[in-house]
Amino acid sequence: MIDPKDKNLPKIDVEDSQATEHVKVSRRLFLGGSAALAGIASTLGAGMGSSLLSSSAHATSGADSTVGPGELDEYYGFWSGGHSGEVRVLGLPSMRELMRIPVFNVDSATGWGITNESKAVLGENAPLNGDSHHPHMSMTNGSYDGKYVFINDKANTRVARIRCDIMKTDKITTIPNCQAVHGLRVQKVPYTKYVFANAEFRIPHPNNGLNMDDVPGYYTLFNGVDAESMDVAWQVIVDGNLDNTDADYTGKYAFSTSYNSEGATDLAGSMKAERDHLVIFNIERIEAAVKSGKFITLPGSDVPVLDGRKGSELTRYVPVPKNPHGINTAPGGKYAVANGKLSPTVTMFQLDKFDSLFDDKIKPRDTIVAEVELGLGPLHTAFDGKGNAFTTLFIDSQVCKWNIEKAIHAYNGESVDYILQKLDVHYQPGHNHTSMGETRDADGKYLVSLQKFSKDRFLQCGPLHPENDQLIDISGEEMKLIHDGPTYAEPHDCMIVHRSKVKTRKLYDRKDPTFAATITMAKADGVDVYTQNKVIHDGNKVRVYMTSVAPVYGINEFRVKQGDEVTVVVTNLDQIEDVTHGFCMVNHGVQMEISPQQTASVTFTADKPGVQWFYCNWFCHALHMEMRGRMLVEPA
Ligand code: CUK
Ligand code: CUA
Ligand code: CA
Repeated sequence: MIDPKDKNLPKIDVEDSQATEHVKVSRRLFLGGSAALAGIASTLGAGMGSSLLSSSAHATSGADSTVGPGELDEYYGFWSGGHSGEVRVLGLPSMRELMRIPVFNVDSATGWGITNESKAVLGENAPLNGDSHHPHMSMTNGSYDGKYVFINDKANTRVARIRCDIMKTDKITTIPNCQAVHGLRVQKVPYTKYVFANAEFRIPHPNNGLNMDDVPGYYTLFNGVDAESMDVAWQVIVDGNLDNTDADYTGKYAFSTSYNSEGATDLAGSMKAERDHLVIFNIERIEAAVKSGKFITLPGSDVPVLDGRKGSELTRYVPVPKNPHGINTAPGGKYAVANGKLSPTVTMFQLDKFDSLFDDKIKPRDTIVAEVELGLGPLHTAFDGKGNAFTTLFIDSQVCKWNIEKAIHAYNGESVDYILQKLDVHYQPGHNHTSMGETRDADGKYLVSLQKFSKDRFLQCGPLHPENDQLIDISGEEMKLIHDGPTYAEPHDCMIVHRSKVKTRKLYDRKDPTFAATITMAKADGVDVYTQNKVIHDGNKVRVYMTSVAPVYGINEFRVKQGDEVTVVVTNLDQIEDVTHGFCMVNHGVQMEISPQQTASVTFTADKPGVQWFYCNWFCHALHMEMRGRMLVEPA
């Protein structure tokens, strides 16, 4: 454990002139609790101060992140947008931001959250915020298949799916009976049948306000979401809470860390136990239990709920040191690593021992082949596919490169140095990820380390700082920092996919399901959106069907009555890649994207009498400014 008197530990920077009183107070609050925690607590605070002090230039000789103008990146990176609610697509190694995919947020540029098609995905009365942490691509046989990217929403307990062919969100599922979906990973083998999603917070059941003080009776759920239908296939009740999750390379097991085995409702309480646990889920047994009807349902949903608390045949609980955070399976499929957070260690599991564990032939801790010390605040681990692991050390502000087999030898008492290198990162890393590193095809070329603080690395932009995503070349013996990339709130996680795995469309397919309902509506109105421009008056509802071909809309003006509910449907007939049009009705809070061959629609009330101009807001032509028209609103 951490010895607070260790002279090598950085000093607490109490007089940090940059820290406001509020920061100091809240930091202490965070660190408070029991005296036993003081050591960890003070080093957490100190780490932050000392990193600031020790910031220095780092040599970046050799490797290069430059991708010349007009040249394409080798990898797609999918970044979570944290509490911005979106997902971002970056190119690597340039770290250029290529695209933003709105998911759990409202996006003015594309009209996500404004158009009828996006509202159909989000649901009526959808929350307008989100907190996305873990983007992970669907897999077949343990490697990315380029089909979907799934992402959690901790803020509103949802899981979303992004279609990689158009890079748009096409399904969002709200997980019933629980609060705050955090950890999310996919089944890797034989294919992504399930998306595994951890509900983090324990709640009373039923959560109706009548049993709020029965804290021991609270529980939370591990969820299997069907990747195709996006229905929740089953839920498993667990002891403790759930943090992060991952899956193995046989398809048999998924496993989740718990930092609150104590079942506490406050910070000090959740740090009491020296060990929390990893809970292992037996997918075959879960499926069999569902099939044989051995489940209950909870009020408000008909999802099968299974009891996976201690003693269940569906789960096993392995004690691991204090408040573990990340859990990461190594590409070979042999090991998984739980990261200690409040313990300076990582715990390594040998996955082929899980069968014996479930058959009660060995004890839970017998699945552990090493528990080795790396440094302060290990949060997440990535792999190069060559037997090495890279663990972020939050408090030390470092990435630690270590060798898996050597760590096992050291754990068995041999005197070998399993730590190969520690590289300073700036500052306080959370997740990290290697190129193709969560698949069988880990290629050991790049590591991205996602820092929570950028402090002095960029020009100041007011009190709010960007995060700092650093690109590290791991192809040689030594890790080399090659790029600093500021990002907006807040990449918790990312994944790096070789570009050969992703095939995107240049134009929309006219049969795309994302706007099929709109085409059906047009047909019911007797309108062929590809050849006709038409205004349908249906009581106080007006449907305006128009085409767009740069630089004109098929309709230059239309007439409605004040108070009418107007639906504008625009179909972009342009066949030229990249010629996206927009539709914005001035002073009505309405705008949207219509990409080539796409149909999009938006509904609003024409509540203002007189001339109301609409215009195209995606630059599409030399005469883009002229692409406009009038809605003529007769006063009521
Ligand atoms: S979490 Cu944020 S640093 Cu939500 Cu995977 Cu670890
Ligand atoms: Cu069409 Cu700008
Ligand atoms: Ca704990």
